[in-house]
Amino acid sequence: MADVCLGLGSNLGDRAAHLRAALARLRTIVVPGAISSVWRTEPVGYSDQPEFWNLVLCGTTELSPEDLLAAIQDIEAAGGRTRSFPNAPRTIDIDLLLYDDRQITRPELTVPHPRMLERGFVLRPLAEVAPWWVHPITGERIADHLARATGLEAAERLFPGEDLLRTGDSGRSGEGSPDQ
Ligand code: PH2
Ligand code: MG
Ligand code: MG
Repeated sequence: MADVCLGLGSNLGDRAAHLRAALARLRTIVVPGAISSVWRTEPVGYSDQPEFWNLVLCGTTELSPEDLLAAIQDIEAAGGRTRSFPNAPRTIDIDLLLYDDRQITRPELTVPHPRMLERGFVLRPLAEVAPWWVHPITGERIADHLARATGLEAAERLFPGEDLLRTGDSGRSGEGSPDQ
C-alpha cells in the first residue's frame, strides 16, 4: 500500500461535474484520505485560456506508480480529455504529485511532479490536506514551501472538495465563468 497525492484540474465546461466524475472514478483505485477545497485559479503558463478549478486528493493505493499512471490516463480519457497541444484547455487533468517518498524519473513519469513547488494551484490545496508531507527531494515540508513561495497565481477558495464526493449532489454544477 502506498500513500499518494493527486492534483486535479478542469478549465472547460462544467468544472464541478468534471471533477466530480473524475473523483468517482478515482475512488476505485485510490482510497480517499483527505480532499482539499476546490480552488478557482488563474491559468499558469499558457495564460490565454479559461480559469481553472483545482483540488488535491490524498489517499492510499495498491497500484504501482506505473499502474496508477495508466489508470489515471484512462480516467482522463473517460472524462473527455483530448490532447491537442501542451497546456491546452482541458475537461480534466489528473497529475500524480507524490507517491510515498519515492523519486521516479522516467520518460513517461516524474515523481514528485517536477513543477509542483512553483504552482499555487498545487501548493495551496496540498498544504490544506498534507502540510506535514516532506518533499522527497528538498526534504522540506509542504507547509514550509507554501509559506516561502512568492509570485503564485491569483486564487480563491470556493467550497470543500467533500461536496463533490457526495453522489447525486448536483448543487455546484453550472457555477464558474463561461468558457472563452
Ligand atoms: N495546469 C496546467 C497549466 N496551468 N494553471 C492552473 N491554474 N491550473 C492547472 O491545473 C494548470 C495550469 C498544466 O497541466
Ligand atoms: Mg497538469
Ligand atoms: Mg497532466
